[in-house]
Amino acid sequence: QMVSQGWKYFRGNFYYSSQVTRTWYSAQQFCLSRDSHLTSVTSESEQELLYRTAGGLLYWIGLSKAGSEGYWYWVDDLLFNKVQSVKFWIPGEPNNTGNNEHCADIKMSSLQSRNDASCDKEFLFICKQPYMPSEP
Ligand code: 2F8
Ligand code: CA
Repeated sequence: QMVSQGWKYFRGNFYYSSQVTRTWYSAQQFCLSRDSHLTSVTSESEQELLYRTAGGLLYWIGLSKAGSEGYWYWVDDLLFNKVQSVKFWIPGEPNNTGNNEHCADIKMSSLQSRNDASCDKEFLFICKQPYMPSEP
């Protein structure tokens, strides 16, 4: 059923790539309305799936900053591993241009694909929903 609505299955999760652009917050609201979140990216294989899906276009992911310290967190509540995540940023990112880049997108077709951008920008986006088999 999910698949017929455009969701793709990969290793325990369903992913949905939007065909319209939204701000980061509005994109997250859309994902919530579909029982999902903007996607987290916690492994190399997942990063590879997503940058291939993105195909060089800009897509919001579920990474944003919180608190006075501005630490990064995944909006689906998976643990953000700062050390493991270093290799997923574009070299030189995150650079917090204009002190106003508090959301993250996938920008490059490469393992090093991540950029921080203003949350008010309108980009395509990718939702992720964990697959939870229900009883027959
Ligand atoms: O050069 C990297 C730099 O490029 C843009 O700013 C000029 C990006 N802005 C947006 O994507 C909105 C910066 O985030 C990026 O660091
Ligand atoms: Ca940036």
